[in-house]
Formats: sequence, structure tokens, C-alpha cells
Amino acid sequence: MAEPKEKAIQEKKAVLPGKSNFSEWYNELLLMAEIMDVRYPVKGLYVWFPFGFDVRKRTYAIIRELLDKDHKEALFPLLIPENEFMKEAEHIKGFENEVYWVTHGGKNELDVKLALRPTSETAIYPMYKVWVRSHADLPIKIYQIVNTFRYETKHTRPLIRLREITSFKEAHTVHATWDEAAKQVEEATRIYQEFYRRLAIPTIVSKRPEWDKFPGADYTMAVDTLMPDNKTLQIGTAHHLGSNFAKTFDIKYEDINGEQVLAHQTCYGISERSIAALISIHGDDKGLVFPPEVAPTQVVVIPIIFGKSDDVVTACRDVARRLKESGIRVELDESDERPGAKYYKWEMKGVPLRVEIGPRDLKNNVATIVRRDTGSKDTAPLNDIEIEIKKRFEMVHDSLYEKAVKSLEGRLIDCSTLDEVKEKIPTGIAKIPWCGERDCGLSMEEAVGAGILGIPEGKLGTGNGTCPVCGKVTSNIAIMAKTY
Ligand code: P5A
Ligand code: ZN
Repeated sequence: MAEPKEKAIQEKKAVLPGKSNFSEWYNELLLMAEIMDVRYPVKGLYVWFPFGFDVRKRTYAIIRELLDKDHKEALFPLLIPENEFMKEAEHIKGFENEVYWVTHGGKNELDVKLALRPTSETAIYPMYKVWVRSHADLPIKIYQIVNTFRYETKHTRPLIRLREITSFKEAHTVHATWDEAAKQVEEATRIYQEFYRRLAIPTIVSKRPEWDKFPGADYTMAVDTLMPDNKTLQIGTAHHLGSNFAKTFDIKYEDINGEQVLAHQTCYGISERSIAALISIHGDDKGLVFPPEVAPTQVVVIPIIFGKSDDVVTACRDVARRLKESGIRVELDESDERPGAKYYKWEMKGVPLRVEIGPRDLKNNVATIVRRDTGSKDTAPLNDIEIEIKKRFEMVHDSLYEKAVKSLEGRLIDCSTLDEVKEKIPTGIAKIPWCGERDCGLSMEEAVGAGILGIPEGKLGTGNGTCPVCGKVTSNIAIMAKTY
């Protein structure tokens, strides 16, 4: 079965377009670096190459690690009966145009149509009704990692806007009180920020305007990042569901006084947009750049050979073996290609560190280490190579994060008028005072042709100014941007 892959390689362009041409760079890189094959013959559905899947596996291992501390992983069915799906009025309104329906089993028309989950509230909550009995059952914190289907009508893009989201991590929690659920929403955004910190991706957390919240929620907190083309990408959301779903799905618990009380719920989700952000934010003109934790290969060892260099080869094999023994994912490239061709290949794949050993290094009992992220070179004693490599992993991670933070902060633009916002939005995220009123917010969006993401948490969302629509004095700063 080697044939399809060989064909894929032949059809790839020889050179990667520059990252300044982001959209083309992104599409070509996915194929050249073997993340996703975009040639599957259904719009909005794409194929994970084994290499891309490896990155996915490592990325999702982090989110699992973070959630497993106090959540349980479970698995609910893909198909949702129409009657359950149609119970929550707001929720249906939000999703009815995006649902794929299964109407037939073979040649027989089904009595009850089945929805392919666009998200799993209506698959999970009928079961929560059965599971929740008493206050002693609460809280419940369950997540699953599944595929979901959304018939998206906006322009579809690999990893960013999919019709089959293959890597939908959705958590669903149940609590006794509204306040406890609110705390859980905070905890969810904290977990997501920690997750993105591990990927060296900077984030902005804000409360979505009420017209942009999740269908059926009391409110929505969103995690956004800024892409190279100055559009923001929503890379996670956490919703306070109040007891809206508890009412429709009859999820009640008996409190300490023996009363039946409606439960309060939250849900929060992340998709493979996390990997789109990872690739887009760190990648460069030469290809992928990964933080070591998620890099499929963390170190490549390349012998620099002049004529017959048996000693060099032996030293390289020894280093590769020792790195492997200390738990590092290492490749030894002993192929016949010239070093330049090897560099090109491993740079494309985002390998964080390249270890070169030539006759002169060997004489000095050192290895040359080249960083993928900066291209900088230095040497390290062969005796301590494991420690030296691990030290550099941390340096690479920290400097990728710092660079990404600088890049984002450099594109946060203070504005005081809507004209200014409109002018500046093609270059980043505009900050503008906003009184918080719905009418003013909607006029602002209309006037600049871009969305209000929200009023960010913390310093970013506070300042002094006047609402550009009603002129009221306010200390709220909203952020506006073009969004994916
Ligand atoms: C939370 C989990 C939900 O569906 N139900 C369970 C809630 N929220 S959401 O905002 O609609 O989606 C969660 C995150 O998934 C990403 N996302 C997508 N990724 C790729 N392709 C899509 N078509 C797509 N739709 C949503 C977003 O990051 C979103 O925040
Ligand atoms: Zn106003």
C-alpha cells in the first residue's frame, strides 16, 4: 500500500511559500510536512498523516494529563435521537442548520431520525438525568475526546473550520449550585491557559458578548489567540449552562433536606484548532517548529563525515543511543544524503535540536548543537550530552513562548475611535472602550465590519475612556478583531 503516499510526495510543491503569504504557506506546509492530506473527496473532511497524528497524540496527551487530575474520561454514542436533540429550544436554534441527519438504515426509513452529534449535550444529558440522584453524586466532571460533525457553511479550512471535527475534547460537569458551576468555568479557562502555555501559545481570555454566546448557555468564556495573518482564532470555550439544560432534561438531585433541586451545569471544549495554532504560530519559512514536548522527533543526530570517518559514526551512534536511553525521542540520520539535504528535511519536520558531530568536534570531545527555532549554534561536552540537551529543551520552549507573546503584544492596538479601529484591525487586535451595552456593541461591530471578542480578563480589559457610540465614561476595554 505504499503507492498513495508516494504519489502524495510527488505532487507536493518543491518549495514552501514564505510565511508572509500565510494562507498559502499554511496549506502547503500541511502537505509538505505531512500533517494533513487535504485531498479527501468530501468538503471539510481531511486525513491525518501518521506524522500529523503523532503530533495530535502528544498534544492531546497534555490535555488528558491536565483533565485526568479531577475529571473522568468516558465515551457516549455518535448518534442522537431527534426527540432528545430537539428538547432544548435555544440549543436547537443554534445548531439546526449545522446538523447532519441519518434517516435510513439500509433501505428502511428510520422511525426516529438520528443526528450526528455536532456536540454532545443532548447525548450526555439524558444519561445525566439517570445518573444524578443525590447531592452526594455531585459534582460530576466527565470528558470525552471524539469526532463531531457540523455542516459549516463558512469557508472550510483544515484543522480550523471542519465539517468533521476529529479531535473534539468536550467536558461536561454537573454541580449543586450556580456559583459552583461558575467556579468550574473559571477552572476550565485556567486549565486551557495551562494547556496552551505547554504549547508555548499565548492566549487572551474574555467573556463573549451575550449575542455571541453558546446556544443554551448563561454565558460563554472564550480563549483566543492571534494568528500570523492578524485574525484571531477561538481555540477553546467554556460555557456556564445555568440550569437551562437541567430543566429540559430533568436533571435534579435531592439536597440535604430531601428537596428535589435542579442541577447546574457547565461544558467546555477544545478542538484540533489547538494544533492549527501550534503550527501557525511557531512555524517559519523553513517549515514546522515544535516545542520539544510535542515534537515527534526531538533531536536529530547527523554525522559530519569527511572521507572515512568511522570514529564520527561510532560517536554519533553512541550519542543517539544515550539520548534514547534517557527518554529523548532521537533519530540518527546515517543516510547517504548530503548534510544540507538532511538539514532541510529535519527542519521541515520541526525537530527542535540538531546534533552534529564532525572530526573536529570529536577531537575536542564535544558535539555541535543547532536550535531549530533560532538557528543558533553552540557546542556541548559529549560527556554530559543528555543534560545539555534537556537544558536546551527548556530554553527552546521558553523562548518560543516569549517570542509568541511579543508577537501578540506587538499587535494589540489602542484605539479611541471606530475609524481608528477600522483602520488598525488589518494589523492586529484593536482595543477600544465599550460601555458594555448590547446596542452600542452591535453598532460597533457593524461600523468596523469585525467582531467584539469581549472584555478581556485582567489588565488588558481595563482602562479609561468613553464608549464610541453612546459617549458614556467607562473603564471597560473591549477587543475587536477579524476572526477565523
Ligand atoms: C463545549 C464543549 C461547544 O460545542 N459543547 C461541548 C460546547 N462549544 S463550541 O464553542 O461550539 O466548540 C468548542 C470549540 O471547538 C472549536 N470548534 C471547531 N474547530 C474546528 N472546526 C469547527 N467547525 C469548529 N467548531 C468549533 C472552537 O475552538 C470552539 O471554541
Ligand atoms: Zn455605549
